[in-house]
Amino acid sequence: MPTFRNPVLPGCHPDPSVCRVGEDFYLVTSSFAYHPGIPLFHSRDLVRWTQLTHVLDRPGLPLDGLDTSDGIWAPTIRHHDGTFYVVSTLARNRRGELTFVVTADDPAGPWSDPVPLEAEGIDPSLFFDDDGRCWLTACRDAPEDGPGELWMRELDLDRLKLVGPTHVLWRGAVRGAWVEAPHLYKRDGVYHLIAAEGGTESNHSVTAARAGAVTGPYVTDPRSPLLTHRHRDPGEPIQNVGHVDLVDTPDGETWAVALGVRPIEGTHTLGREVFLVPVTWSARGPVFAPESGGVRLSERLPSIASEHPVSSGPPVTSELPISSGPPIAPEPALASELPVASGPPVAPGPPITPEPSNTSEWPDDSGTAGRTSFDPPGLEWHSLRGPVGDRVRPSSSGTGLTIDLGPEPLSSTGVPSFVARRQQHVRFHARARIAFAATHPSEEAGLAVFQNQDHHATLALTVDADGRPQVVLTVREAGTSTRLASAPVTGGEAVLLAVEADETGYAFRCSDGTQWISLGTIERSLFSSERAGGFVGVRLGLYGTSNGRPSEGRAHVHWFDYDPAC
Ligand code: 6LW
Repeated sequence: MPTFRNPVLPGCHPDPSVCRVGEDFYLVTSSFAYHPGIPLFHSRDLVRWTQLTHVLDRPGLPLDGLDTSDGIWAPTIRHHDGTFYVVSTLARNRRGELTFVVTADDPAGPWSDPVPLEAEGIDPSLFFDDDGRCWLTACRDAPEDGPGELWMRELDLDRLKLVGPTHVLWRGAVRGAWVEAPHLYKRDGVYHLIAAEGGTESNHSVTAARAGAVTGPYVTDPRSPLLTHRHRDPGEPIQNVGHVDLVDTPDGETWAVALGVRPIEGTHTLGREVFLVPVTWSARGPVFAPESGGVRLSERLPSIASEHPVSSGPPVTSELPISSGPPIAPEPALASELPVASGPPVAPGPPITPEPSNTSEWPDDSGTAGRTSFDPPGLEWHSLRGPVGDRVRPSSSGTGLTIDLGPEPLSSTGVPSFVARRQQHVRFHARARIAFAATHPSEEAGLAVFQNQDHHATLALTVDADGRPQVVLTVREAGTSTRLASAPVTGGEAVLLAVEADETGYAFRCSDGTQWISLGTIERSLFSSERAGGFVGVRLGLYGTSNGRPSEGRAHVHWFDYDPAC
């Protein structure tokens, strides 16, 4: 029997929302402080997704100064009467600041500028009733119960304005338990309000209420939670499941997209990913993952699986592995491991002597597996808090990328000269060939493993206080940067920078053509959401900074590649 593998969208793609037009499915996810915002994907089978565009493809909403996990939260996509609508919220300090709607005739764009809506809170959604009226639902704090309260107002589609009274719909199956992410569906004359509850971590769950009229009164579905993994062993591979959106296939089946995480020994680094869940309907409402029980009887709570059999569901022809791209040849193991210490801010000090690894082979520079072409930059690349503009651009030589050093370091909340893509696999190799001649120790350019402004690691080309070229490995944890190791390299030459990750850590090394040098391994959990806080997963990026000093510095990235190593 054909199967598909969950997650269907690996890496940081939280808060998925999906709609269907004919045979085409469209999905959007949160983008937080990254630009462009709100990636939009297309699929014909709900399993294989291809990114079409970004809904927020140009500057408009102010992201400058934001923590990496603030910004654009929980978009909902809907299609009605020939128009696509996306509603979402700009969040600051973990609170909704501005809810907005954007529209397009074609999901590939162009999308309109954001139109602000007078909507309090976060997680807006749209529901089109049979009479063509459009209702916006969202969540906000409840006056006495704290978080949260689901509310609704009519959206005038001609003026894109909220009109009429606010209807308070529901305060969740458990009051004060962060009811959020409401989506409304009508089935056999009944309005089903499906929400998330328990917070987006280990207590996350799907709960529901229903009503006979769109504005209520809504009554808690006593089966709540309808889907959760909070009862599962914390060692199981999929956790924190919730925040669903439902869609019907042309054949009348229902599927849900949900967010979930894949922790290892209690921490996850990839962020919240998109899982596909089969849904059936009973007289009482939706039943999630019916093959695993589908009833709320202690241990028989439904759960979702990493590998689903597909009966007559999405037309999947064969098992789809999580990884893409050809396998790459095994490489020599790293020679040394350096513990991560929290310590004083970075100061030029005596370098830790790196250990050469046991090969003198010049690393393969000719293959193309996973290699990124930067012309034009692929849709998987993004920057922080706005466009980097000309500071990071395809090189005029026609290959590679030129990075003009910016004053902002990665620890800032500005727009550093930094472009990044998601880490989508626990095990991967990423390599870049970079030429950069620093003229001052404050100038650096290289590879970054980036969780947020206070938790990241850099492997960078720079110079020491005497102007000698070197590669330096630096880790930043809880806002304190520590230089872990350095290795001298030949001046003026391109250098290979590499990071390799597995279930335990991220190992960093470099080569200037003579041999690989290991600079150290950083424990994986340092980059986890559990240690770093917030809502995002790890990015792998290329950057250049002068750390606040005026600089004409410029780095050239010949190529970058990312290969799943599973
Ligand atoms: C999202 C909300 C949430 O808007 O996290 O904890 C927010 N729950 O549903 C960001 O992903």
